[in-house]
Amino acid sequence: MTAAFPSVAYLVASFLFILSLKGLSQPATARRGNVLGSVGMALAIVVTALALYIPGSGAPAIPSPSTAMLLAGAIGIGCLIGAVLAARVAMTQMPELVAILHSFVGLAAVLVGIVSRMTAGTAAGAGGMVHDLEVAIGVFVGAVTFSGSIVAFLKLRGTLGGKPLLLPGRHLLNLVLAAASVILIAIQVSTHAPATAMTCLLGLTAIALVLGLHLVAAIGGGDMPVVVSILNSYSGWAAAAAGFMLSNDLLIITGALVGASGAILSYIMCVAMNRSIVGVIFGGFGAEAPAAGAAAAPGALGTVHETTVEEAAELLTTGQSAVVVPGYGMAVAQAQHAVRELTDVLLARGITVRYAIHPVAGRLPGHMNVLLAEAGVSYDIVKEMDEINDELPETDVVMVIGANDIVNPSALDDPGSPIYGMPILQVWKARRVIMLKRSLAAGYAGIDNPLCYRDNTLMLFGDAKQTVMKLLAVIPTLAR
Ligand code: TAP
Repeated sequence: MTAAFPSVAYLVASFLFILSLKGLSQPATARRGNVLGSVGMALAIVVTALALYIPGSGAPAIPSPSTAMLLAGAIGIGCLIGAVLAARVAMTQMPELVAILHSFVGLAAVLVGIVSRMTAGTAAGAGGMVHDLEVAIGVFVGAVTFSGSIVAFLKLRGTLGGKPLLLPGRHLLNLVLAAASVILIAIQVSTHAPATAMTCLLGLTAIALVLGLHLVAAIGGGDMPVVVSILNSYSGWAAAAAGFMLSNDLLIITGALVGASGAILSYIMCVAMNRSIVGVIFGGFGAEAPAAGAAAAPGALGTVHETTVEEAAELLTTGQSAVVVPGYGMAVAQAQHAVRELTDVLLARGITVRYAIHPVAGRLPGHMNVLLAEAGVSYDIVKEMDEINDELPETDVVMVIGANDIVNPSALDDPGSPIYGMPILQVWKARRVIMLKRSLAAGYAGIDNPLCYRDNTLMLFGDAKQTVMKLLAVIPTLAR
């Protein structure tokens, strides 16, 4: 093996990561993208470890056998924990898992930074200003990512409430913390005294931890998906900073890929939820405390029109077209296979069936696409919100399965609603809406849904899977 071997292997791994991202952008190619990313990561880990033994490859020193054992043990334990967690996690808990994994990346960047500073401080000749700046930035971004991700994890898990923590003078507090960070970075970079530099770095870490905690605590539960995506981006930049500290090109490239793709995803999600990305980054800038008593009094929104399985089956089979709108409740009920069977039955009867997917349906980006792909739904009939909204007025029946916020008309016509301005699926424009849910309970945003009271909406109460199974039992008894 020559000194050029790691560089070539890193280039291959980088290429695999880029192909992986491209694959992950479409449901049809997502599996392949996942495999390519995994192969790239395996290659990166193996080559980084082997590079330690190649003279001239840039590795600081050949590790002693005990260090090598320690490294192998840490990688082994890490792989085992990751595999067990990923295998056990329910789809609905995926955002929590992603949030906690981001916190690990942030923590790693902080630890690499502190160790890197310690090594530079004791070595003959300090690390240089550029290196010290890399360390400071890596530690700062890493610490914000670490504490912010922990708060996001606890909020998504429900351990912390979803309400934003809006402290008086919170923007001033953020400003003071940011200014103190800049001063500490400046001292850390310019001082020649290792002890002073280390004190500044530890102070910077503490301030950045408070900042991350405060920024995410100030963001409401409704914006948590965007926060997780932004933290994903931060974790990428933290990894890139660690790459600079360690002079590892692959870590720089991988970190930049994660950072940039996370930033793009955050922007797309902000547009989908009509949120200001600047507001989310700066800890709920412009957010107001939610008005008390948001829930309407019973009956204030109108009358609920309840339907039966038999009537719903009749409506579905007598129409020419049907659109299925899946939401979080379909995931909870694990109804996706039954729903796919139902659409197969309708398609076999010559009815045009499509699925309408809202960008933030469920609890994680692409949640519904993953479930539908798992159930074997053809990609051709799965449409994004923008594609299908114009077709809804021509649709005979829209069947809303366990969705709520993403079809809430308040987003369009109630300026006082917390979700006002969020683009939604305008299902009420169809001739009929059949809504499958267990009760009139609110969704994630915690607000009433006037759709349940519209004249053309029929409520079919019950667990989504049980209800679809009942529809499957009744439809074959109906004349074609
Ligand atoms: P939600 O608004 O959360 O509504 C889900 C509905 O499903 C609930 O009203 C619930 O009503 C019903 N449900 C629950 N279990 C059910 C079951 N077993 N059978 C039938 N219905 C059941 O979901 P949505 O419309 O998909 O909207 C997603 C929301 O989550 C948005 O507010 C979004 O901002 C937020 N969010 C999204 C993400 C991403 S990235 N997708 C991440 C975090 C948060 P009942 O209790 O009456 O049955």
